[in-house]
Amino acid sequence: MARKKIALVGAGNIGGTLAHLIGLKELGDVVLFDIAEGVPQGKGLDIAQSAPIEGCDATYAGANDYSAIAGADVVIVTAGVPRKPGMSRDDLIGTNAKVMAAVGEGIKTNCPDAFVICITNPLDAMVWVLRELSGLPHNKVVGMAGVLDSARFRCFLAEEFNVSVEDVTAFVLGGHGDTMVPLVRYSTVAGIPLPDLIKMGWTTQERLDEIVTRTRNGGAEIVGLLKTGSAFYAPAAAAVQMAEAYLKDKKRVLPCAAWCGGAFGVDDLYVGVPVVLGAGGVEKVVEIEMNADERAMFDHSVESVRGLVAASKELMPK
Ligand code: A3D
Repeated sequence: MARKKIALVGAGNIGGTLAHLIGLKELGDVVLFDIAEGVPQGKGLDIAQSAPIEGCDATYAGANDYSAIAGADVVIVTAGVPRKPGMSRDDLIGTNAKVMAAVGEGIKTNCPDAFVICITNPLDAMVWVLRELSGLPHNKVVGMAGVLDSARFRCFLAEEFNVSVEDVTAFVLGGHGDTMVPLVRYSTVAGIPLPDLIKMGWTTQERLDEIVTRTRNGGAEIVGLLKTGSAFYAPAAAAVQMAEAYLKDKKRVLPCAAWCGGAFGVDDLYVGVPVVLGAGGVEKVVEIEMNADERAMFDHSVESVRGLVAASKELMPK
């Protein structure tokens, strides 16, 4: 069986890390595409030279022309600009909406059968633009945010409880912004919900509230420390997990920015919800029950995504 082809549109910090991880996991051959001349070629060559050491068989090509992504099975999009200290994700919309329009056209022309994962911010609006311009079915285009936000929550919880990160599950839903919704009731240590762990004396409501706030600000905390860009190791790992679920038909249940199609009362937007990811792309939206407080937070988040999509529509080529 021939190797799968994975196209990375954007060969910056996340793009390079994606290429490295995809090679290490032998998920397929990699094509790095970027408008910056030499950058995708240079990163491809560098990673290719690590392959004999790691014992991984894959090819790594770099390109500045969309024809290089022809026939890709998976496309992961990070093209655009990241934020700098003091910026919100939403401040990126003016630049990144136009970039997504161009990328969408490139996908439509060259690899209309691909499974597409968008990472570019502001995420929920950019995945909407990418879907519109690529014309792909909604179930074949998703956004990566929930896996990352949930991983941040899991990381902080594992630290708090001094247990393995593997035994902490967590759910963060809604838009990928300040309004994201970490769902405490659905987050567990080995199946024990967080509210029960408070009763058991493992933590307090105050500590949990602090962790929820730190999760919501997880991206900004890293931007503040790096000063020159945003997080890239964990975002790349999160997108690779999603790509692997598709390529290996794993049917993982993961929070992704998915087309809701009426689920959760949302019919016209991409927003972070739990989904089953397998060979069919988004095979199912898992419509969990929310209590009144959770629902209010989710609805608030959905409204903020709706505003960003409206702003993106204004920026689309007419
Ligand atoms: P960076 O290292 O700047 O890489 C972006 C790359 O895109 C650069 O190499 C650019 O040359 C390239 N580029 C710009 N315009 C185009 C274009 N029209 N076509 C092709 N390539 C282009 O950024 P990064 O890799 O750190 O981040 C990429 C994006 O991911 C940013 O928008 C971030 O805000 C976003 N991001 C999202 C998350 C989520 O959880 C959703 C997390 C972290 C970063």
